[in-house]
Amino acid sequence: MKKILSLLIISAAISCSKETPKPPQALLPVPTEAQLAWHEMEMNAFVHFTTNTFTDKEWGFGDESPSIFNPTSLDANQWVTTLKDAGFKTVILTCKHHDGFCLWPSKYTEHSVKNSSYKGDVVREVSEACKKHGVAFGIYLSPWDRNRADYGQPSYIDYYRAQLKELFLVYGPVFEMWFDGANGGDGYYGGAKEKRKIDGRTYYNWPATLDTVRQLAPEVIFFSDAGPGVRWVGNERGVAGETNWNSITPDTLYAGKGGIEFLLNTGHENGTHWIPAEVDVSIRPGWFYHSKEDSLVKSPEKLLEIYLTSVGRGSTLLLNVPPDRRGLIHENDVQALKEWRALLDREFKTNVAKNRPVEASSYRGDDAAYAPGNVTDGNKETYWTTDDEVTSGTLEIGIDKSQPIKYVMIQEYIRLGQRIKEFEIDAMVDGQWTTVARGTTVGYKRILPISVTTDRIRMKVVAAKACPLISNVEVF
Ligand code: FUL
Repeated sequence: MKKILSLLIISAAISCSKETPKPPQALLPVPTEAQLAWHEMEMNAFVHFTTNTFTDKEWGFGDESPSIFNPTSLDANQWVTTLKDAGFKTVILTCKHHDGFCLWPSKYTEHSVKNSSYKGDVVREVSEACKKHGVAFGIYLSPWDRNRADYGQPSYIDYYRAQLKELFLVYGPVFEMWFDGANGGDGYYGGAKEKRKIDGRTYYNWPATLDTVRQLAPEVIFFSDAGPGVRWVGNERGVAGETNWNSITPDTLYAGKGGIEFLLNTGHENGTHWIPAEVDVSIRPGWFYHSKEDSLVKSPEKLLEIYLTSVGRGSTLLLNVPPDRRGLIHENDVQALKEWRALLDREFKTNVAKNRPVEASSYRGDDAAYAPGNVTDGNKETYWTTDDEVTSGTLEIGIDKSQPIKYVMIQEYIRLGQRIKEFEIDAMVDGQWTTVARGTTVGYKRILPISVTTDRIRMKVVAAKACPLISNVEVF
């Protein structure tokens, strides 16, 4: 009896002493907290509005009289509630587009709403509507200014920075700051009406300009062709690369540099910095409202396709919805957004993998902390992972009963870096595993459209840069 007791004590001591293995080391680069928050937003809205709305142009020359800016029934609450109901988490407003007209009564120029027929302050109205409805606010301030006489000279940079400060101080907090890469060319330039070419790499002295903003808003996410917060995706069609690394080496990039679209689209597996791609695209052919495009608003089905090639490829969607001359989001756009929201809700209604048991080829230290069930527990902070030296493996999820499946959604635990390079989705069909989808990167979120009837799904990590970490798998 004594012997049995001491054996029991020894075995209890051994099992108690089995420590949970340490989490894998971060695989650099990794996102900042602000970048993680940006990933989690998934869908942000862009709002293009200026004198172009009243001249039917896409790029104002800079000689437009402020008096033509005259929205008759502007309602920023209508914009923000329409966008929020569709699922957008941020509204980024073109406070000044290339034509130089300012949507707020800037104390540094007369070319603004203060000399328009509309005497209000659009930036104030939008930023306050955002606060009221719990939507984050973002600023677009075009570096290129076709109105300013001194564009191209050092004094313009002082003006540009002063306006940035003005906007951040008066209308903050600002979640994202959007620096457009379009630069230089012809313009009004205070009456000179000529072509001006600037060196996009040196003229704006970006490091100092960013520092000006950082002093006021340390957490702000900077968008530009090359980041440093988030990068351009390389096209305006709504399509992120099927291979989409969140990392890129920014040294060789700068806003406005051409010929790098493919690199921006796919990122780089061994990039030195975490600079994920943002997918900007308009709900209409143009970025600004034109009545002739009322019948060309993207359909809910087209918007679903864009959702799948942006959010579904690990990026954030930035969808532009331009207000019309009344200062309202047009009925056709409102309708398309509503139907798209309903379609998304239908497509992703029931996650049949939720809380379902999962089996894995192996898991880290055979420890419950890293068990395969973490991918279906609905908790984004728990994940399945393997021992350090294991860079492939499978996860098998049994679903309730055989049924038609349209999507598999996978999320990597990106807090510790992006790792997966190649994967497969298999389904059990007639007692055999059949590959129904193949992919390369996963990242924050990957959605694979598939078409199969099954009661068992398997995700196979074929190759990864280091032991894979998967926080979530959903099946619809
Ligand atoms: C481009 C601009 O030239 C377009 O007018 C628009 O603002 C788009 C989002 O970025 O570079």
